[in-house]
Amino acid sequence: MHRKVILSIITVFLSGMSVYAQNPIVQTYFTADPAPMVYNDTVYVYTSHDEDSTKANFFTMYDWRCYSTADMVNWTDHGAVASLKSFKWLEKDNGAWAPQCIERNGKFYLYVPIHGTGVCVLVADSPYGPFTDPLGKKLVDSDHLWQDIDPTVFVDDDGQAYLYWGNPSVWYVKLNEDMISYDKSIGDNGVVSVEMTTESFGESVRPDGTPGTKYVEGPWFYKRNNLYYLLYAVNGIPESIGYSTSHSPTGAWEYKGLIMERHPKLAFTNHSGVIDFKGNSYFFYHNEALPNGGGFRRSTCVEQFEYNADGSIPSIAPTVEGIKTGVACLNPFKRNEAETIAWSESVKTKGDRKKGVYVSQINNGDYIKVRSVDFAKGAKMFQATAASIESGKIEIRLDTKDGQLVGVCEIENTGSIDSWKTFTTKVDKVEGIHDLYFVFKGNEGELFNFDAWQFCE
Ligand code: FUB
Repeated sequence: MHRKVILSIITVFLSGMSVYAQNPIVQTYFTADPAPMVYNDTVYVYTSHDEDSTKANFFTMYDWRCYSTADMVNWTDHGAVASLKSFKWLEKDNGAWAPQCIERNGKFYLYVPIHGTGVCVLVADSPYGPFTDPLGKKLVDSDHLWQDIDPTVFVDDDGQAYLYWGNPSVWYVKLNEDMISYDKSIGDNGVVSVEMTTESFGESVRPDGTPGTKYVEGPWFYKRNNLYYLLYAVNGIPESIGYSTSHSPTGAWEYKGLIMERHPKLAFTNHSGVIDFKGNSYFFYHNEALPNGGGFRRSTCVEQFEYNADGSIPSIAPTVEGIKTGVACLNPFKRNEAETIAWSESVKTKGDRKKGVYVSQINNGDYIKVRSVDFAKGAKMFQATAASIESGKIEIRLDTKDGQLVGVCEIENTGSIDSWKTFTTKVDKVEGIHDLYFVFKGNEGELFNFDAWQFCE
C-alpha cells in the first residue's frame, strides 16, 4: 500500500482514539433543556442557560442560547439569542426555562416558558435571531401559571401545528398557521387538557402515597414513520426520561417505557430532545458533569441511537464519549469561528450573533479542540484573528493537547481588547484528517480574545 494512504489510515485511527470526552457538548457555559432543530444542512440546539452563580439555591436563568453544528461534533456558539428582556411587559428577572424553536415559512418561532408566568413566543427571520415579541403578552392564555412550562411544538404533514407543555399535567393547543395564536374553539378556550391515565403515562406513586402517572415535565413531541412520540421526564426527582406513542397527534397515548434512566452523573432534572440528521438519530439531554456543575448548573449532552425495527426507542445510557463519529469533516481552508468547539478547557465566549461571538478569558494552558479537520493534501500557513492588550501565543497541535506541534502563532498587543488584527504564521505541512488543538501560552492573566482562524495551502 502507498505510504501516504497508510499514514492517512493511521491518522484517522489515532484521531478516533483521541475522542475522549465529547459530553457535555458546551463547556463554556452551563446549558440545560436542549431543544434541537434541523434546518437545511445544520443542527441548531436552543438551550436554557443556568447562570454560573445560583441565587437562592434555585434555577437562576435569564436567557436562551443557540449552538449549531454541521457535523455533530464541533459546535458553534451563537450566544444568547433571546432573554427575559425580549418581553418588554415582563416584570420578572428570572425564569427563562426550557425553550423550543421551529421554522415555518421562513420564520423562526421560539416558544419559551417563563416560570410562574406561562408560555410565550418570540419570532425571528433567522435561526440566530434577533427574536422579537409579536404579541406583547404571553401566548397561552391560562391560569395554570407555575404549571405552564416546557413547551414543545410540531407541525404535522397536513399543516396543523400543535404545542404541548406542562408540569405535572399535559396540555396542548392547536396553533393557527401564524404560529402565534391558536384555535380557541376547542378545550377550555383553546387549551386542551390531556387525560393523565396510567395507560398513557405509566403508573407511579406520588410523594403523598397516592397513585399517579409517571409523567412529570419536559415533553418533546414529534412524528416519525406515522407514529407520534411524546418523550418526557418521569418519576419525580431524580428524573428519568420515558415516552409514550400514539397514532394520532392528540392521543390516545400509550406508555412505552423508559429511555434514559436516572444515573448518579445526571442532574436531578433531565430534559430530552430528539432529531434525525443525515441518516442518524440523536438524543439530547442534560447532566451536571462540568466542573462546578450541579442541579442548577447543568450541561447539554447528546448520544447517537438507533430506533428498534418496530419504532420503539432503545434504552440510552449517558456517556462521556458522546458522538463517536461525526457526519462530516471540518474544512480548515475557510474562515472558521474560534467559538466552533468540540471541547475546550477554561475559556469562555462573549458576544451574540448581532455583535459577533468570540472566545474570551483565555489564560496560559487553556485550550480548544476542533474535531475531524480535513487538511487534505496540505496546509502551510495559519492565520488567527485576535485582539489583546497583552501578547501571547497559539500553539497549533495535532490529535492531542500535547500532540505534534506544527506551528506557533504569536499574538501581539493590538492596542485594545476589541481592536482585532490577523496574525499569520508558517506551519509544518499538515495533511489528512486530524483533531486540531489550539493551546494558549503566555504570562499570567488573560492573554487575548480569539475570533477566527483559517489555514492556507
Ligand atoms: O430548566 C428548568 C426546568 O428544569 C425545566 O423547565 C424542566 O424541564 C427541568 O429541566
